[in-house]
Amino acid sequence: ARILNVGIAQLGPISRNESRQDVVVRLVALMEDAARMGCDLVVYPEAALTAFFPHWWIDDEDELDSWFERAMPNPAVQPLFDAARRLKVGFHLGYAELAFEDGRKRRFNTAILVGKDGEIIGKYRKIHLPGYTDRRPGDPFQNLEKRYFEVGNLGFPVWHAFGGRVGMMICNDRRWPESYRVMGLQGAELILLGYNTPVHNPAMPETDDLGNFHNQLVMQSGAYQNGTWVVGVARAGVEEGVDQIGQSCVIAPSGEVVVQCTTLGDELQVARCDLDLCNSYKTSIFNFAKHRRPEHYGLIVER
Ligand code: ING
Repeated sequence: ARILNVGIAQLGPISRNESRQDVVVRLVALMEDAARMGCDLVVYPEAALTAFFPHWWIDDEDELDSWFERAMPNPAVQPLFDAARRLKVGFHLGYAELAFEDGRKRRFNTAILVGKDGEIIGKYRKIHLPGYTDRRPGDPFQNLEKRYFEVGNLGFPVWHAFGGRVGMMICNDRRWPESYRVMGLQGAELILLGYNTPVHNPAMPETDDLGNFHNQLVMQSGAYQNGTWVVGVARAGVEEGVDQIGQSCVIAPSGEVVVQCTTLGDELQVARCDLDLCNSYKTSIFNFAKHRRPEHYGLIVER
């Protein structure tokens, strides 16, 4: 058995004027609880350092950039890295990344995996960006991720970490089977993701009552079909007028939900994840080498 004690650190709303420092105090408190409960790893949500600003129209570039991190770690977030090292607890953190690459300013919706020594193991940049680029004044809130972020350019990497094969995705990525399969093909045994999912989808209001169902449907499918653990952590509750689902959860390779949050605030739950439970799925029913027929899948990668 390769047991990993994984803490899901769901966050309640972060207000527009809550400082990074104030948010980091909340994150450290959750990490200290997790350490008391013997966690090896704590998973925070997507864009966990600020309110989810893609819900708002921002036309001033300096204001937009104020929601991004120019370096990671940086002074505001350093206390979280220090706590990780002190408590010997690794973590996953989602944040808005401002980078200068290829001679230009670039913005990504990013997540990092940090080890028990407080060092960054890997980084992922969100590939499936939902929403749109132009303002929709008639909608109760916006989803301007396609405007504020570039499509991630790091692929779907899987790292050897925490005694297993660990990958990351972000929010909307979890709705796309390809995200799980690309990592499954790399032997992923634990996939970490954060999400900001409004209850109301202005484009499809008829699905509003299905938000929690669809949330777990896609993660349970991805876990089972790739013989991997999947950890999904929400930023929940009514944040600046936008009601977001909670239901953070840990899903086993069987597809079963083993742990779930039940509030819409800051909430820690802990799951004992035996990474060896992946083995039987990966060597029998989902033995890719034996059963997959990629010669018939060409359409999947055509544009
Ligand atoms: N948010 C949402 C998500 O994919 C969404 C967008 C909501 C898509 C509801 C479809 C239905 O969970 C992010 N940040 O991707």
